[in-house]
Amino acid sequence: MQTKLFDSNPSDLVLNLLPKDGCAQYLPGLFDETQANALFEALEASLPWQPDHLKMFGQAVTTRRKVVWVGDPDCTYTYSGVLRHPQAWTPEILRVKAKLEAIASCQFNACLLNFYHDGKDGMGWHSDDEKELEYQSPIASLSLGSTRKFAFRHKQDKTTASLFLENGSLLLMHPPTQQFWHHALLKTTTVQTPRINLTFRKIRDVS
Ligand SMILES: O=C(O)CCC(=O)C(=O)O
Ligand SMILES: [Mn+2]
Repeated sequence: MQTKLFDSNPSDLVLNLLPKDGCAQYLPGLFDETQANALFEALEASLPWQPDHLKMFGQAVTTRRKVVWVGDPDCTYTYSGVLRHPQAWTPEILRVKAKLEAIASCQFNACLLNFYHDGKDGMGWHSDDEKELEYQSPIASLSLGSTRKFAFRHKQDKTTASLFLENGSLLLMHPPTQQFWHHALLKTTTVQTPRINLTFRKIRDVS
């Protein structure tokens, strides 16, 4: 599948990275190096980063990786068995949100930010398919800082696909990707510098 992201620039054709059952598109250089580094520094300094608390195999686990959940006031979200209440949007994150909404042609109301100190921090296999999430909406993932390997694995036949997410790049995961594929941010011993990832999501209106 080939999709055009922008009307203005013919070089912005991006391919689907997945062979079937979904669509993931990678757009490197959405922010140039200077912009991406400035955004990284602003987010690192201004947000109330906290370790994440997960339930794995019935056990409470505290991660080394740090997170912030940001969103509209009513956007509570449960994942890994833990209920999160959103922090208020900041001007920087709202600017990013507007840019990604224009590209993805949809509206987001929440964003999970992850801070990975180095390659020892990662995120295990999962899909972003919690019941609160709007199934029809894509997930837009912006990467800042160190380049890291991101992998997909098909839930049934275990086919894999992977790519390197670079500073300032965007990964769009369209429906029904979350239904058929797990994804992971792989740990590595070769990365010593930090990375911030923002995944913009749409929480369903349950009112
Ligand atoms: O850090 C990444 O690139 C992926 C993060 C992720 O999968 C998530 O926040 O659900
Ligand atoms: Mn995810």
